[in-house]
Amino acid sequence: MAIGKIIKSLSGFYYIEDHGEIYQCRGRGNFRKRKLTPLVGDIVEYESTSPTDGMVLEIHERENELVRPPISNVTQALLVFSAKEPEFDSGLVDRFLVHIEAHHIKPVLCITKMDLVKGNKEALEGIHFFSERYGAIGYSVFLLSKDDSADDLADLKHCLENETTVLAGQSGVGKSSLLNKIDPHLDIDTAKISEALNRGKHTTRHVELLKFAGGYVADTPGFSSLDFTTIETQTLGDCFPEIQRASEMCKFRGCTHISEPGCAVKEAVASGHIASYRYEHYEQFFTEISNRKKRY
Ligand SMILES: Nc1nc2c(ncn2[C@@H]2O[C@H](COP(=O)(O)OP(=O)(O)OP(=O)(O)O)[C@@H](O)[C@H]2O)c(=O)[nH]1
Ligand SMILES: [Mg+2]
Ligand SMILES: [Zn+2]
Repeated sequence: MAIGKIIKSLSGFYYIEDHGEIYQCRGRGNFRKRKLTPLVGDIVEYESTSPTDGMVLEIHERENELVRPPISNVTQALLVFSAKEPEFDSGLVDRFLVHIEAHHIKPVLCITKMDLVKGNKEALEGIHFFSERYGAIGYSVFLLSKDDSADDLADLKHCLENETTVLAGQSGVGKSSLLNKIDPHLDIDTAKISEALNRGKHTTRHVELLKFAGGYVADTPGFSSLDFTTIETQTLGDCFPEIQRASEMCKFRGCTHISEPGCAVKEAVASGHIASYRYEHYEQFFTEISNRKKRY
């Protein structure tokens, strides 16, 4: 029996890294009955007789786990959006942020393809508006272009050092391209220009942890729909750091910031301390979660 880390999962096989070697394993037969699914990122006990024949025996307790993308034991999530192709959508940004905050994982924002809005004053101002707001909330925001130099990427690389970072975002936003740019040795497949014009093309098809700067980065397939199946209305506010901070001054404990009197969150929205678009998304997600409950 040995201990290693699952770095890739593909077609029913788990690829376990142990002291620099990779072992291809299957999951133990009783995992299904025990409703256990090994995840990329898991520390596991395994046995193997050769690099291509082995079995995962036990999964060690996880620090955290995400369903979308499926991965465990990450220290931060790099949420990747594009300024254009696909179009930037702050509603989607907030949806991803809430999803990651709910798992108590640190989110970092990245907006790619800034070169595509360079000549468009309105679009450019829009991106700057949002990146300033997210910065003010406390998130790190990186704006990236096709022609970035190594210098332009230095801060982002620094942010990835000694961490296990999962990349997440819609298909085609440039997650794999970004990883290739920060480390050309990774040499990951990315969409060809002709394919990129064809919406909904999924180039990356599996989750994989790649060694980078003393830690790992995980490339993942793109996904766009995210619902809040595991989030409750009572904890939604905690997934918006500025709402969580303001809520400490609400008159009522357990204030949901929807219609209670003496709500400090609504006051902060009225005075401009909380961006109104953020509050609107909070309200929208709140309704979505409430409606989900009614259906049960
Ligand atoms: N103009 C421009 N194009 C970019 C940039 N970054 C990526 N692209 C292009 O966007 C397309 C999609 O890039 P990918 O890296 O494959 O996107 P992905 O997020 O990995 O997509 P999936 O693997 O499907 O989830 C490719 O044609 C890239 O060349 C950028 O900064 N500017
Ligand atoms: Mg990809
Ligand atoms: Zn309130």
